[in-house]
Amino acid sequence: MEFKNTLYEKKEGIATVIINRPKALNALNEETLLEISSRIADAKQDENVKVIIITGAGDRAFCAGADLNMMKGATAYKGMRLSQIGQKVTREIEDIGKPVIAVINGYALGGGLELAMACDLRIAAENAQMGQPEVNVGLIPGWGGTQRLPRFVGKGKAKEMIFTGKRIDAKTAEQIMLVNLVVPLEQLKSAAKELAQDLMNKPPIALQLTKQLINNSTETDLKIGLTNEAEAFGVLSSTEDFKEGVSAFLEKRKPQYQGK
Ligand code: DAK
Repeated sequence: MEFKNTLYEKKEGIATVIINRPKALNALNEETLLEISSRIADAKQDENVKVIIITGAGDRAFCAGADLNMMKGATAYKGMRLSQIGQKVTREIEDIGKPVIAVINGYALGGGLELAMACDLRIAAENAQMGQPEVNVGLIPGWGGTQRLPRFVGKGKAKEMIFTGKRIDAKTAEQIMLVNLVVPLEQLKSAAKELAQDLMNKPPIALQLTKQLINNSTETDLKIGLTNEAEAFGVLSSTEDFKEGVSAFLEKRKPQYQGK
């Protein structure tokens, strides 16, 4: 595959996917979505990759949504296909089994916010603005926004954001728990690195199972969810990492987890 619209870097266990169309505020066309999908697939299979970061090139946008130039020649079939490709990528991020951090360096609008919501954690720069502006062009969010946004902020706030298409700033996004952390733009990269490094030192299987359990918690009833939790707890009790964690605690040293 030829990569024209994304950059990809793997360093010290952290894979960083950068949407690289800054002149279009990193808007997503079909090719870019397929490139992200391919980067995610690589990060999934690479045992050295422990944490994934997704961000946008430049300092104006994480991603301004679907590329509106694709509207030329739009048909019902093309619209459905575009929606399905975006939904596939967001599901791949949720299913990767490793923590994924969205580093929101500016606008996260439409499909950009939907991409960020599929990630596990979101760090935003103070200049970031988020929203689902699809209504302004006669559409609805098509990459999971009508489903994931209410799960973050509740039905009322989600309807307000999607009905009005208005943008919210980073501080408001933090208050409604849409983002985990807001930092000045110049500190964004270092804050993201610090968080990624913190996660790198955690036991990978515990993180993987936590991600799976929490993602599934909104799909299952409490009884089944608790059964799944107990089973995962049992699996973790038999890992080398659990032994290492307890030994390190008793020996008053830092644990070295192997993901075994
Ligand atoms: N797509 C393509 N180009 C975009 C873009 C986008 N979503 N957002 C920004 N750009 C481009 C602008 O056209 C402009 O390009 P040049 O004129 O310089 O060549 C450049 O990025 C800088 O943007 P602005 O000049 O507008 O910058 P401002 O600071 O004034 O405004 C903004 C920034 C983010 C507030 C504004 O650009 C904006 O409102 N952007 C659109 C946000 C949006 O509505 N996102 C998409 C939601 S709709 C389908 C195809 C597509 C879709 C559905 C179906 N089919 C194939 C059927 C689309 C669905 C959506 O996601």
